[in-house]
Amino acid sequence: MAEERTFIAVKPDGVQRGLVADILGRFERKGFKLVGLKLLTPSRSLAEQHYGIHRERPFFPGLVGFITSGPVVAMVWEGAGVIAGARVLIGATKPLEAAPGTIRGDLAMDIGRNVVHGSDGPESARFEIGLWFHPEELSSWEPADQGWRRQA
Ligand code: D4T
Repeated sequence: MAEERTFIAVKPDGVQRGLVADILGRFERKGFKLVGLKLLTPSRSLAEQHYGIHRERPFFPGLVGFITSGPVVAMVWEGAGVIAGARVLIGATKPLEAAPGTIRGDLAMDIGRNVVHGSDGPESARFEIGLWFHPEELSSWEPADQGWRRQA
C-alpha cells in the first residue's frame, strides 16, 4: 500500500474541552507520522472553502460559525492507508453511532460537536492539505523506528 497523506483537525470543541493530546496521541500511537501541525482560528473564507461541498445544506451556516468560533489544531498525517485508516480511528459522523474505541465513540455525543475532522478520500485530502498548509509547513522525515512500524 502506497504512502499517502491526510488532513486531520481537532475542531474548536475538542480544543476547548482539552482533548488535543488525547486525539493527537491516538494517531501517533497507531504509528502514523505527523508531518504538519499548527493551531489557528480559521477565517470565514477558509471555513467556507473547507466545507464548500455542504454550502447548500441547512446546517452550513451553523457549521461555519462553529468551526470559526475558536482555535482548531490542523494536522497532516502520513502513512500507508492513512486516509481510510484515520477515518476508522475517528468513527462515524454521528457520535452516538460511532463505535466505542473510536475518537467520536469515546469523546463525543452530538453531530454538531464531533471534535475531529478527517479527509474522506484522496481528492479531499489533497484539497484540504493545500487549503490549510503551505508546502514549506510540511516536513518529510523518517522515524528512527520506521522498520518496527511497517514491514519493508
Ligand atoms: P467532517 O467533515 O467534519 O470530518 O465530518 P464527516 O466527514 O464525518 O461528515 P460530513 O462531511 O458528512 O459532515 C461535515 C460536518 O458537518 C456537520 N454536520 C453534518 C452537521 O452539523 N449536521 C449534519 O446534519 C451533518 C450531516 C458534522 C460534520
